[in-house]
Amino acid sequence: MDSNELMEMADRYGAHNYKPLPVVIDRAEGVYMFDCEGKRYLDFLACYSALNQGHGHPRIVEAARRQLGRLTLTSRAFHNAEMGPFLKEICEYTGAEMALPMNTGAEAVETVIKAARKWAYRIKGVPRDQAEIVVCADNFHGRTVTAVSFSTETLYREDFGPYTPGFKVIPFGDAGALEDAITSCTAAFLVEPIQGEAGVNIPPDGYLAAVREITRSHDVLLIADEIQTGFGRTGRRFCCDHEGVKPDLMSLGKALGGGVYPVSAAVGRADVLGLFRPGEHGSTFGGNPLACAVARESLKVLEEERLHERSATLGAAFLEALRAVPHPLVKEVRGRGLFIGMELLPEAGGARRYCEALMERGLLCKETHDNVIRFAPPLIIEPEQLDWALDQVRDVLSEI
Ligand code: PXG
Repeated sequence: MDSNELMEMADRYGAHNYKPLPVVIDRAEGVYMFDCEGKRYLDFLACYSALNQGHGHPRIVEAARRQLGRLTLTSRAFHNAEMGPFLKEICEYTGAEMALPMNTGAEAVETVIKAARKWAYRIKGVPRDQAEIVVCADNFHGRTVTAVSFSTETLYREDFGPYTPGFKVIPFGDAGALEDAITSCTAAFLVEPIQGEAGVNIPPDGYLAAVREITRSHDVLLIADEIQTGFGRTGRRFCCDHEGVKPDLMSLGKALGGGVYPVSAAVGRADVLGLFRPGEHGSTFGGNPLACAVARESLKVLEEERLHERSATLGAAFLEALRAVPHPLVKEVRGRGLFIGMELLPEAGGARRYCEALMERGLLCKETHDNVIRFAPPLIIEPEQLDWALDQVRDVLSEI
């Protein structure tokens, strides 16, 4: 079947909860993807950072293959031989004391929310069902009813109420607003260190350190959602590392699965995650041996290939080069590491048509909201490939 037939089939039988670019990917390797007609594209999205190690990384695929032939699933009713080493290694990589394995990012977020509420009742002494979690405007923490309950984006929440109570929204990047929002019932502050979905929004310098200080002084947990910003994307292992900040809990996902398999986790303080008792939380697939084997190799690849360092160096150069592209319709280019957003002025007529023009030229990016083009290639990308991408961006900006 050709690409058109396949798109028609997806359109006919699939719910329309996405609006993909009109390209059907059939195979991929490294930083390149190929459509059904064999056309090659440079992947400049990396599955929203789930492909930091690139497509089909030979070591990660080999680890999966080895595990496929050995043991894939046991349930948590029994131990499996991969889970202990995975938990140890994710704790070592993140500097956390304890980890709780799940599958998707949304589940990792649910896990940190449940952990924070439990800690508030059991340790902090917040009255039953009164716990509050402070979150930021324009957040993105997934699509569960609870996560959309505290979304400020109409599209994500309208029609999906009634909503989960217990969340208070403050502006992103405003440490003073956090201080004002905290009450004796505040369990946690949940924040993305850089807001990805909202358009690569970078908070002012010192923000993360300031919210660390405020949460510490008020006995409130700091929870960083590093699902998209973690694992080298912003030029450090975790985005909080830029300000030497250690959150009490982190939600992790995406690149933990090396682009091969969904793996997520909540990690952090043992006096918080250690409060869960058997039966209070879990998942059929969380911590399964295939997931653990894939995640272990994914972490090794990140570390041994120094992907966070590549991201820092290549990202800084690419950001500078992008900023030097003259264009009257570009409002701002911002980023950290290989996590970059180019915001167009409203007069540009939306980022989508730029993404479509880039696609025609073999560069696959995706707009976020109306006016931001996100550039986030696999971290294994080579400088020459970035140069080529820059040429395409420059040409498209000058043509449209
Ligand atoms: N937190 C953050 C910061 C995220 O970026 C999630 C949580 C949820 O992860 P899962 O694995 O449940 O999707 C994300 C996800 C999409 C989409 O296609 C998702 C994300 C970014 C862009 C698109 O739904 N981020």
